[in-house]
Amino acid sequence: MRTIALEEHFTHPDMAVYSANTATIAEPRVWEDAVRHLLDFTELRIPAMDAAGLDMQVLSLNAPGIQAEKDTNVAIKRATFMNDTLAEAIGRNPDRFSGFAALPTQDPMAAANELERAVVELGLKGGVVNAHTHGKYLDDPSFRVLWERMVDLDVPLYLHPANGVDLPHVLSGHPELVGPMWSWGNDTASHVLRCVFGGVFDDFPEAKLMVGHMGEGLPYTLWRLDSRWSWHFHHGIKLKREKPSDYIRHNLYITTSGVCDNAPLQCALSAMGADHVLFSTDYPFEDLPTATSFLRDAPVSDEVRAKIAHGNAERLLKL
Ligand code: GRE
Ligand code: ZN
Repeated sequence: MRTIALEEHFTHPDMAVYSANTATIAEPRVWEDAVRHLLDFTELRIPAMDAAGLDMQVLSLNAPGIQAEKDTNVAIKRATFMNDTLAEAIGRNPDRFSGFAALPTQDPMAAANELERAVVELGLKGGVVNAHTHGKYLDDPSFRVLWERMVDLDVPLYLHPANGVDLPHVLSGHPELVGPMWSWGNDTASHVLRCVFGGVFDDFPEAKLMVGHMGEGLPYTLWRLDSRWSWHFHHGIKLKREKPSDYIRHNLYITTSGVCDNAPLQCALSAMGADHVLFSTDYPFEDLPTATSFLRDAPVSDEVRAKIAHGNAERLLKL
């Protein structure tokens, strides 16, 4: 069974300046080992893919990526360089790698232009954004130019987690809750809901947003979102569609990255439909064979397994 994974990370020595915060999440030796795998495209990665039966990785620059750069001009130059570097790596192994473009969201028009260059000239398949950009989220009106370009190019945006702009008070004194174990998923799910209630998908009904980690909890919440939206005072917020879940089912695609557990998979399939669930591993942060055997052994029909493993990715990314 052809198997394609969509949240697969790499990095470059120039990006080390941004990773100080993320590095503190892990023990130094664990982090060093992750960086060794992130910097490599072939010696460690391809044998690991072969051993796990993974045909293709759709690569993206590791979090926090370009979003962490404070200087807009540096962000634009660096995103261009990273996308060129990624395209070269893909060009050396085009049947094993594909990629999402890093976007200099510090300047939304530059991000739209870089997405277009990366898709049209470099053959990348969409964009990746890591959480906020200095406190700005993708529902900010300034980002409509980026959504518009995505829809024109018919490519998805992968929203990957990173640390929030500040520490939510409820997490104060609990640094162990900050990071991929807990805070990142909450932050990303909230970011998706900002896009829903911020009218992004009313303005761009065909926009395609992707999140990992089995949907960052969202598939579990749909009924309650709808029920409470119909009860709440809406503070003047209006949606064109009746229910919040209409947007999540239509505009959101989720990947299995970093979650190898049948219960949330069944929930995701039931809530989102099999056309909206795609395979991922979250390399190098999760174990590749664990992820591929989870997919192979999941109690789903072979038709659904094929959609998750490759069919949905082939359709959405035109692979
Ligand atoms: C991830 O992408 O899930 C991730 C990182 C960095 C550290 C741990 C982790 O990007 O799980
Ligand atoms: Zn990841």
